[in-house]
Amino acid sequence: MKPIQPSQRDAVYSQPLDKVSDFAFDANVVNVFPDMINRSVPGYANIIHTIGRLAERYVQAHTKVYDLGCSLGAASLAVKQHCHQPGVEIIGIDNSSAMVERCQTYVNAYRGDTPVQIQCADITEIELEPCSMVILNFTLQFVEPKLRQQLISRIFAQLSPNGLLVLSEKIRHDDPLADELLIDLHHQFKRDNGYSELEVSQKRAALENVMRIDTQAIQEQRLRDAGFSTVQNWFRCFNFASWVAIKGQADE
Ligand code: GEK
Repeated sequence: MKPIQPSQRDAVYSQPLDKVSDFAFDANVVNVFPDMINRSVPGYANIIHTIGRLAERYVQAHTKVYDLGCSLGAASLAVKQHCHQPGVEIIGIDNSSAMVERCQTYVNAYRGDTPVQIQCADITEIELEPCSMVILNFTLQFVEPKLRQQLISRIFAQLSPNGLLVLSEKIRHDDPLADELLIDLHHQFKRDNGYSELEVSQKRAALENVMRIDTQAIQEQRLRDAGFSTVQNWFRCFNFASWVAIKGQADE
C-alpha cells in the first residue's frame, strides 16, 4: 500500500502570475486539497461530519451510496465511519485522474466493513444504479449548467423511497448589495485563514469560467422539479449552503 502523504499547505496562487489559467483539479491542487478546502469553504468540516450523521439515519441496508465529485473521499469516509447497515457499498466518482489516484490510497487506509470503490468518470455521463443516498458536496457548481437538471433528475430516479440527496453549493444572491456583502465576508474568512489578498484575487479569477454558481431559489426549484418532496436547507454560512432533499414514499 502506498503511504498516505500529509496535505501540504496551499500556496498555489501565492506568487503573482502573468496570466491566471482556468482552475483545474490537477496534481498541484491534489497535493494541497485538504488544506485548500478547509481554509476556503466555511463550515466544511461540519458539513462532512453531518454527512456521516445523515448516512447513519438514511442509508438503507443492501444499497449503494454515491459520492459524486468525491475529490479525496472525505464524504465517502464519513459515510463509511457512521453507516452500520449491512451490505452497503459506497461508490466515489471523480473525473480528475489525479484526485482518483490519491483518493483510492486514502480510502484503502481506512478499515471497516463497508467497502468504498473509487471510479474515474464524468458524473454527467455515468449510468447510476439504485441507491439510498447520494452526495453532491460542492460538485454541481462545476457541472455544465445545462446538464444540472438532468443530473438531479437521474439521481432522483435511482433513489429508493425515503432516499436522501445531500447537495452543498456556493451560491449567489440576486440582490447585488447582499451578494457583494456575502462575497466580502467570504474573502475576509479566507484572509483570516492566512490567504493573502493576491491569493484570494488570483483564485477568484481562476474559478471565474469553471465554477458557475446559482441562487438558492434556483437550487431549490431544481430539486423540486426533479420530484423531491422534502427540500430543506440545513447549513448556511455567507455564500455557502447545503440542503437535504428526500424522496417521498412511492404513493406520495
Ligand atoms: C469533498 N466532494 O471533499 N464529473 C466528476 N467529477 C467532477 C465533475 C464531473 N463532471 N466536475 C467536477 N468534478 C468533495 C469536494 S470539489 C469542490 C468536491 C471544490 C470534481 C472535481 O474533479 C473535484 O474533485 C470535485 O468535483 C469538486 O467533499 O474543490 O470546491
